[in-house]
Amino acid sequence: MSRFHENHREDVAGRANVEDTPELLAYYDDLIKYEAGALWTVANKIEPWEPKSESVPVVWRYNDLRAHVLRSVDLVTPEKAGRRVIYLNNPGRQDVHAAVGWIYAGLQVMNPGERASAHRHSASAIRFIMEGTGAYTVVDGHKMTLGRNDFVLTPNGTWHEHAVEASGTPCIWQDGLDIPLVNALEANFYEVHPDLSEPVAFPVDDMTKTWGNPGLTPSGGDWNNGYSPMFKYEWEPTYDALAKYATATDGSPFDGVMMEYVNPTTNGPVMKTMGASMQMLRPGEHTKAHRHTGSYLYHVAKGSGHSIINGKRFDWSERDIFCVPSWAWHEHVNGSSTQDACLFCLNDLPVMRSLGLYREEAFGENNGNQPLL
Ligand code: 1HN
Repeated sequence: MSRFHENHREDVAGRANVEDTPELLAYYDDLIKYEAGALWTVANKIEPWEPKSESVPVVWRYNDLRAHVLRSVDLVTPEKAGRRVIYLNNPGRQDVHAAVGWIYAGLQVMNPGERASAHRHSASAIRFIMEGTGAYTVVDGHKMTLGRNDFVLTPNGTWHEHAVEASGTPCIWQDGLDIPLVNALEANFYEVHPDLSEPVAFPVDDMTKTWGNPGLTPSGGDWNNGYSPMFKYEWEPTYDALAKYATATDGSPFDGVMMEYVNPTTNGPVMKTMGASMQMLRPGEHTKAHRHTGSYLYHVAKGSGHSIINGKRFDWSERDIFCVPSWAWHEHVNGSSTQDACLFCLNDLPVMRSLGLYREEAFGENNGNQPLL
């Protein structure tokens, strides 16, 4: 049997449906010798009718993972491990370490007084701060203090290093990187800083203070780097903006009250390959189902509830992380009738949009909600 014979075609008009004869089988075997093959034996495999994600929906529960993340502190030093991170594995993916689609994610823990050396890479990265005090990140000489639910960028090519002040407490944050994508494109470079550290060259938190003022931009401010100069988006102003917006909109039937983190100099996504949003589900809200291309990694910033993904219910509460693979039907439910719930979402929409690959569809049956499987 040649390796091509396993891929039997669906019997569908317009697609290959060639019967195997002894002559054809011999022909396929001959082609293999020359590193070639007949397209009609693999057409449906290499070009599906619609996106078929290899990633499966998963919830990573913080209740399960937190103790194991903290255990690593006693087992390895950041120096020995390079970085003390527990990565999130999507069981559908055998090829790469990805949480969903082409997005990698992990939970990083640092103790007070610890520091990781400065480095840079072609992959872009984000952090979403989960717990602890005293953590900071330095990006190209800009030091940022990190608090709960703050969202931080380390765009591709920028020197970055992380640390926790000696006076702080153990800190845990979510890392998100486009490593699988950049590796798939075979374009990833990694470099350690020659001095292992980059001196702080600006006032602490200057980029957020300069670029993070709603409706106002620094006079004469000049920025044209392909990523947002606002390296840190703090939780309080983000939540305030959502709460305010919620009083002025009915929200989206699919997403509730949702806002995008943007590059203030373009109003576009924060980086070229990854974007992010924060959405508020109002008390009791149950959204309609839809699906779209792109990969989505949700982090429950506030509240609890569940999502129905491809007909299956996934319960979540604060600090849990869950994913929605490309083209999967999904809808969200806030489990509380008195409190709002907030979902942070990291995604690869900038890639989908800039390559003309974004597509979405509303669930047309059952009044817009999926029947549970
Ligand atoms: C990285 O640079 C960080 O800077 C975290 O904290 C996780 C995973 C793979 C490659 C680089 C960081 C990473 C990473």
